[in-house]
Amino acid sequence: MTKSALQIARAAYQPKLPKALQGFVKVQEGEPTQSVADQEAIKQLFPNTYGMPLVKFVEGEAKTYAPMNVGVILSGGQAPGGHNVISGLFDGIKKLNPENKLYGFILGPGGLVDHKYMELTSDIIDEYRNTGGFDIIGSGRTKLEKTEQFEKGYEILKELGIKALVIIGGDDSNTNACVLAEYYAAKKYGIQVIGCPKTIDGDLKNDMIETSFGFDTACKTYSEVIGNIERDCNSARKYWHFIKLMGRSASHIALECALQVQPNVCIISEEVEAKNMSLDDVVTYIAQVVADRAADGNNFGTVLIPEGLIEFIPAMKSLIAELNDFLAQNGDEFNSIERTKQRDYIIGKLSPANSAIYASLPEGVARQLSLDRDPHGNVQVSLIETEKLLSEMVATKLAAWKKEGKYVGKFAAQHHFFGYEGRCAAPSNFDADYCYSLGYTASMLIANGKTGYMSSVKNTTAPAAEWIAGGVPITMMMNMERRHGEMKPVIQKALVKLDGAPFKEFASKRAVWAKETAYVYPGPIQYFGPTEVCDQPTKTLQLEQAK
Ligand code: FBP
Repeated sequence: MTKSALQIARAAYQPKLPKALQGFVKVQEGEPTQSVADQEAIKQLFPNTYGMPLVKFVEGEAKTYAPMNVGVILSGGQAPGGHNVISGLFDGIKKLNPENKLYGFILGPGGLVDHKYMELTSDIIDEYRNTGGFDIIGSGRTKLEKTEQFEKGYEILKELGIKALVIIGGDDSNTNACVLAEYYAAKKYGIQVIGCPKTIDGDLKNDMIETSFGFDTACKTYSEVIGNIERDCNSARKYWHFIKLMGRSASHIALECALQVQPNVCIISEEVEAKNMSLDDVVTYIAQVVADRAADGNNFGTVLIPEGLIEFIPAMKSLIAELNDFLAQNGDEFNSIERTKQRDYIIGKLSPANSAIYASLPEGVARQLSLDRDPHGNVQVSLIETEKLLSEMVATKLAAWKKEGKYVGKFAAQHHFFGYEGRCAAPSNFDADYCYSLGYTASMLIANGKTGYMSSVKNTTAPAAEWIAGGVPITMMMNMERRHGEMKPVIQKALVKLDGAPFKEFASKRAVWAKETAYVYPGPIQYFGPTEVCDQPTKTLQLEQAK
């Protein structure tokens, strides 16, 4: 495999570990824990893994450990640093006993069920240290939730003599890891299950888990490119750039990027929902910023839009729900209608409020809402080009204002979507160290007989040596939520808190950023050089921890 010069130099980087993990380790247990909500229901569902204590690792004495085999799975969307979680886990179990073996299940949880695996030897691990991507074993989105899957998994784990399984995933995958841990504990199969917090979306975090890995690198990668666009925009002074940013649901990525690049506009979905804003309210807000800048002679700007926006606009949510039901019942009739008449057909069938919203949507978006369904019959909102939808609607509004004499200026838009560009970037120093520490911590949780825990590394705005490694019982992060019509135990998804420090900081500055051209150009992630350039945590973490 041909490697880039950076890849070769970066392979030699030794990720930093918290001081307590650098030598021999012992475990310190805290008080029993409770779930964040619905304690009785969660306790009943997880009788074997509920109420376990928080644990922390501190320096300890030398100890010998019997040999063991460990399995690892990468689950869901890629996030920078996954390879370092695996290399930290590998180094951790080898330190416990050099005879220990690590097996990787191929292409996600499906590999466990289908018995597709490979042994991860030191030659393989060394090829992937400090690299982006999940290609060492691949990832997948198969949900581990059925008893048959758990039993199929048990067959191969038993055959390979695997004592513990590490699942690297987001909130859903870790929820499933917890269900699996409970199942194996109830069956007394002697297999531990440990989770690791992954997702660029940044929505797997709480009082115990400060951040999910990959968020740091992904946001820095997007911010670099947005900064470049801002500079281009401020050079030509003729375009408004509408930039959609990944993050299926929560707006953490958009907010972090806004804090890094100071755009003219950034929409935060959680605020739109809380203020019960309509699509027209969002459009009016953006158009007003465009008009105000035009009044100053500035016919250019940047707008950040979170990927999940549409689902947070209460009126759109209601329209989509009615469309789902309507098309599920009348799909055949709808499909038999001539394409050019389908829009009017739907307008005539929906309730008056939803019909009016549907009629106000640009043709392309209206089509997408009525056509593209996923296998469950839902609109695939992520396919909706929100950046184009908003810019088209802003253009229409500005044209109307122009006629009324309320706006004088030129409006030309460019569109971008940044998502996949950031998910496999080479991990920043933060993610390289954080991930390696999470993987190493997982090995210590296994060595100490823990199951149903998530690997945790705290105090992450301090230098890595001062980080605190430990484990959080996954049940502690759970509550009951309605999913597919049933109440299920799930890890609470962390949305942007409107009373949190990152949003408050953004809200206090956005009026100035809207009017002035206050762009910041972060430049590319630096791996070597001065610490203030290479080792900054995200603005979100710094503000949350007030540093
Ligand atoms: P995870 O929650 O699995 O980490 O994935 C996050 C994400 O990158 C979202 O930001 C995005 O909406 C989605 O995955 C895209 O999924 P896919 O990779 O299947 O296209």
